[in-house]
Amino acid sequence: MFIENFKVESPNVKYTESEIHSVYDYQTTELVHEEKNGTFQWTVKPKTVKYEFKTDVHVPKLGVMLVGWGGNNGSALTGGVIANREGISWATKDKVQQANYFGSLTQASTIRVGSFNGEEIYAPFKSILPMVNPDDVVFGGWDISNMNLADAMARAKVFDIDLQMQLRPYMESMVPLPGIYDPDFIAANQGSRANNVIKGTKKEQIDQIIKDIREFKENNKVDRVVVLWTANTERYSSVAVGFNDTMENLFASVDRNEAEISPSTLYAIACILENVPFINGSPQNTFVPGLIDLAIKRNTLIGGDDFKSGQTKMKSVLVDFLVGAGIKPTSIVSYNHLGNNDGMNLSAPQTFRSKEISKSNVVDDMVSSNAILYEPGEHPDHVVVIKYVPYVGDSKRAMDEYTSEIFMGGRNTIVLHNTCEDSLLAAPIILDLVLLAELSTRIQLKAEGEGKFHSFHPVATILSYLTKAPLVPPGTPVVNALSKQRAMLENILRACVGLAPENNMILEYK
Ligand code: NAI
Ligand code: DG6
Repeated sequence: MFIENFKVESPNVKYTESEIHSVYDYQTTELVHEEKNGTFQWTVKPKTVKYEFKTDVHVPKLGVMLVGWGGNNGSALTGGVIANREGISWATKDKVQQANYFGSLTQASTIRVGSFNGEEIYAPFKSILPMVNPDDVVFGGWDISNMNLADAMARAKVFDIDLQMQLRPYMESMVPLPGIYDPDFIAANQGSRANNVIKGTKKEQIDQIIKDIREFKENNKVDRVVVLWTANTERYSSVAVGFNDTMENLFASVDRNEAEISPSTLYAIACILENVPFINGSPQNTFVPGLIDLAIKRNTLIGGDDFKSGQTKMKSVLVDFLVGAGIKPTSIVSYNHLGNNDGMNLSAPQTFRSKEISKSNVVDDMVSSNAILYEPGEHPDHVVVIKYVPYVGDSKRAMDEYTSEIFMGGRNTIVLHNTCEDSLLAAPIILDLVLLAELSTRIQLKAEGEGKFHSFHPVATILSYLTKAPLVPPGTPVVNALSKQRAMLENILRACVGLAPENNMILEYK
């Protein structure tokens, strides 16, 4: 059964006009070990820590500025939100299609809230805490191409033509602001797009982005802005002591106009200086150590990296299932071809390398969770191939072969073939990233013994479900398994309204 919304009634939860306050028992464990005759004796002690959460219930008018606004993802997201807001439907060869938010965790998924008369009761994910309604988001942003969003949507060839014709009047007047362009960081084949660029030194470019954010905020009368990078994948930038390892060194490098600071890092610096959350949807190392240092010192949310949309999402489910079932994946070969501008940019070795890195590390946590299957340091062969095939456009093909060792030396091979419009997978993920980033800035918490409430760590691990290579604070374990990432997010939001984590025990029926 489905219910639209709910309210929690408990001595541990207080709803006021301005906030939801909850007291929450976090049940965890403490591990101790001692050495006896050369072997370690481990003891696991259950432990309960009392937390308090405070969520500001005032939902702001949100502005979202996309870097790469005129790209396939940017135009698909903008058009998709307008279509939902305006209630647009359009004719396809199969049927009349209504606008929807399928693929968005916040807008199109549900959570279990309990059972009633023997039936499971589900409510929308977005009903746990007050969230921005995507229909109310104001979009803007930058692109190194000056094409308006209606033409960009046509160039992308993602939406059906009937839908494009209906969206055109809304999108023609949307023109991206000039972007920071550095041909050294993306493929040379992108040069012909770059007719809309910010001139000047790196410092002047940062200042221009800050000015753009302020003007966007003012002109659109939005309370909060979130910036998200959905521009071309860049190559990795060098990380070096004295260059970008600390906030001070990064600033000094900007002042010296050092060539090796990437455009994505410059946008991120501008955002952090403005206390505007910045999310990286591409795989490059935008968040060099000096930038993370800056975000921590200014307590501004950063999150990334690289949207987890299709092949990797399957991988972070399938390998979790296999390893969790005691089956040993020994070879994972992932191939994909696509023909959109992202594919063209990734056909250069340096940009491909960024993507290869982010796609390759996604099974590490699952492998290292099972030392019964894997020797220390052992890892399945994992190969990632991406080819540019213009004819297929945005319709990406992903093919995967998983070979595993099973009982008594047996072999098990699973082959997957996935065809999907790449941008229609990515657009709802972008929406979730910005909505959840905004929500998480309204949550404060404190553990028992902590004097004051504080926000989450500025490196937003709460967004991990949506990214291939979750950015985590230094020293924090990386979790890639999809079900764990979703459980973490859902359970934190449940804690904010005093609900226990979803444990699926259903003891009342046992
Ligand atoms: P796209 O190539 O269609 O769009 C990128 C846009 O960024 C272009 O319009 C380009 O002119 C602009 N751009 C490039 N450098 C810029 C800069 N420095 N400042 C401002 N604008 C700039 O690519 P698409 O398909 O929209 O993907 C965007 C990014 O998202 C890519 O990096 C891709 O790897 C990443 N991504 C996409 C996924 C998907 O499923 N579509 C999944 C995971 C990541
Ligand atoms: C080629 O792989 C294009 C990429 O931008 C992907 O579409 C994107 O990284 C999505 O990756 P995945 O592995 O989540 O499908």
